[in-house]
Amino acid sequence: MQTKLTNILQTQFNKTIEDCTNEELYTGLLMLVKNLSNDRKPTSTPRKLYYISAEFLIGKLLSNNLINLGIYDEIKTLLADNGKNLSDIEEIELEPSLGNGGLGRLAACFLDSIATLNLSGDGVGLNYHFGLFKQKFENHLQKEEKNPWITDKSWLNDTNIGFDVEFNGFTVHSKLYDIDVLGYQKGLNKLHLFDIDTIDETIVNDGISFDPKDIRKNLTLFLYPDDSTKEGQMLRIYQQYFMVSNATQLILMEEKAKGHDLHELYKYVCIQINDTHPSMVIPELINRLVLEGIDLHEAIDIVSKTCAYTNHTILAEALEKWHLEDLKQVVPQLIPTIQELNAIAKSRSDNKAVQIIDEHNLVHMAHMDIHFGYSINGVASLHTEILKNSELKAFYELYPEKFNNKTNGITFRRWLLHCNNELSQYITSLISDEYKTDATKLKDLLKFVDDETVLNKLLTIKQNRKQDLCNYLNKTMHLTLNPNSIFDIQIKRLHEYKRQQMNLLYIIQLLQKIRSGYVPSTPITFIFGAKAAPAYIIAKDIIHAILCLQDIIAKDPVASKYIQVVMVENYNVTNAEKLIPACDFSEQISLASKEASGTGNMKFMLNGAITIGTEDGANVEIHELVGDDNIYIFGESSDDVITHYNNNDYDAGKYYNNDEIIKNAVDFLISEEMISIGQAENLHRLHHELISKDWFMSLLDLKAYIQTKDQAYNDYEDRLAWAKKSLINIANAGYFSSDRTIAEYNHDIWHLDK
Ligand code: AZC
Repeated sequence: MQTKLTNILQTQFNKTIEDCTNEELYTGLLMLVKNLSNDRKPTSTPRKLYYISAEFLIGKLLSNNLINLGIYDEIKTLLADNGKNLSDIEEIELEPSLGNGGLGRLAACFLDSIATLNLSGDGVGLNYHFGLFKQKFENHLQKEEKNPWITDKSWLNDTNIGFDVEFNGFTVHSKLYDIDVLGYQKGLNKLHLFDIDTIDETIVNDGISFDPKDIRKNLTLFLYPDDSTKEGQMLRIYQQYFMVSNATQLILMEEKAKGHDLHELYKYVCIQINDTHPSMVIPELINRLVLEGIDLHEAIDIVSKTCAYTNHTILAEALEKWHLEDLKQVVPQLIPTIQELNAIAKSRSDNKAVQIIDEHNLVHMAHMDIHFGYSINGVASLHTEILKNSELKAFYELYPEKFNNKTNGITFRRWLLHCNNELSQYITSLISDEYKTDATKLKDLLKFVDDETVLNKLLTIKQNRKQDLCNYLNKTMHLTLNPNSIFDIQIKRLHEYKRQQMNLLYIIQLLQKIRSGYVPSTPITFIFGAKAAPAYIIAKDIIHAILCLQDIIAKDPVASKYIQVVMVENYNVTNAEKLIPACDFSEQISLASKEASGTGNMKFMLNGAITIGTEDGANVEIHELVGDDNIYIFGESSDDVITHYNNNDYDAGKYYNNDEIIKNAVDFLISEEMISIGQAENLHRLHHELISKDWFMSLLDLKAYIQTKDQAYNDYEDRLAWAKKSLINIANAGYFSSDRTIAEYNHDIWHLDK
């Protein structure tokens, strides 16, 4: 490798490693990785998967690619020998901001595992120039800015592939960029990102606002453009159709090139529809097969055997429904097909719950996927059960054989080998490195569950990561954290159902307790990281309240000795990689039934954090794996929560009025202290929301949450007992490898190697 790298640097810059700047070294390493990818054999299986997704939250790629090529340690040492530091060089790379949350990060983990299992499967998505916004805090408020990430030297490879995509009254010509996806030790697939040449980045004014008139200029500027306006909603339809029309044309082009008979497309191709954003692929593929001379009903049959759908949420607002009229305005060519699909669906069942076009002329995208896909899966056991038994019950009765569960997973390459190299090496020294390709081998760690040397070493490694995080936050955000405090972390999208507001109320009541004389045994640092959707007012109010509280506690001479609140700016994959290994307690406190799975919970577990959580999503499976003693579970069950919704009998006011601690904590939001540093309007709005509506029931579980957390912090004092819990979590995390998840997708849905 040394010769290869030095040759590149010599030709490019006429310099040695030692003389190169970090920028030059980054470029050199990028070129080295690209050369090595070219040498790798592309995966090839009898069938090919196309994973279509509006989001691919891939994170920085340099280290990950070095790991997957098996040259990470060698390069790191080589650089160090020449006075260079790989992590400084990593900082040059900008994180592509092509995703929002779990769904996008899952897609990225899946690409890694698909390639690693040597299965032929490409991702298809869009090349958003400014991605999701960059978050800034100003006056305790979230401000959104554009997040440019595309530079001259990047992982994007130009291709000369492009297609005409037809909208109502005009056509755009697309351009495809590819990113190589390298599997661990073997496997090479592609992430295809479509774009158009006519995008005009200069139309973006301040922040993230832009003139929405000309689709040709703005189509791929942003992921999730603000959809609180009509134009924003229409732009999403344009984006989604652009994505699926390109995907369809790419698939047909590749299939024809392979000489496959399109009548048998389903034998060679499988399309995974990641949530409903790509659902229009169904009518689009039907239309294009018809253009190829296939009869409409045969085309519908082919597509129904080719497409599979993953559901990621039961939240009504996230299950997309587009007005037929709006679809007509953007893609009139799809309307007759959608109407035909609707008629067929009606002929199969007259139950209103399963219709595609409802009485308000709304097109239910998920319904189209379920009728005209051959598989529908949820993303954790509980989630799939809820889909079958309540949310999609009518569909389950119609098509029981289509429903299946695929519990999510994470790639251990990024979420252990890379982000916690020291832990990964220590595990290797204890149980060999077999766990890197067979994650269930982590179970061998259980041998050491009473070994004090091992437990102490785990504590040391955790302490090292906490120190690393302190240094990182000091450097990047000028924050000073106490490395000897408990690190309690909640990082995820800001949403009321995830209940960051409940965590906030816990901290407030603790502050109040400290002010009346209580002294915690060990100081606690409460860390948050979350972006709120730009138009989601209450979510932004919650951020505002957290930032105000952060300030109030920092300025309190007594309380600041024991507690600190830190809200990390612009939470993303890069800082998640620093936060997760440093965590003692992982907050997974969604209202039971609402978090489909969660994947952050798995990353924390793998890095030895202990979960404080509700019986929701994959927490249920974590609980089963580690047992009652190694997780802190609280709160009402999903059945009870669903019953509250059905009976409409949850009354937040009752909890607020009947409990002093709850009342005092909630009222603190509109105390003089808060109002004097924050915005009265925002704080009052949040206060009012909590006591009058509290749709996601944060007051319901608050008392149980307080008790559970107090217990957890108490237990933390016995350091060896805590380390034992930590080890048991790591040892049982193997199940959550995305290699396992992908093997199951392949076995049950894709059958790529048959
Ligand atoms: C998320 C779910 O909220 C999360 O529970 C799950 O782990 C993840 O998908 C991956 O399956 N959903 C999203 O990020 N976004 C939407 C629109 O659901």
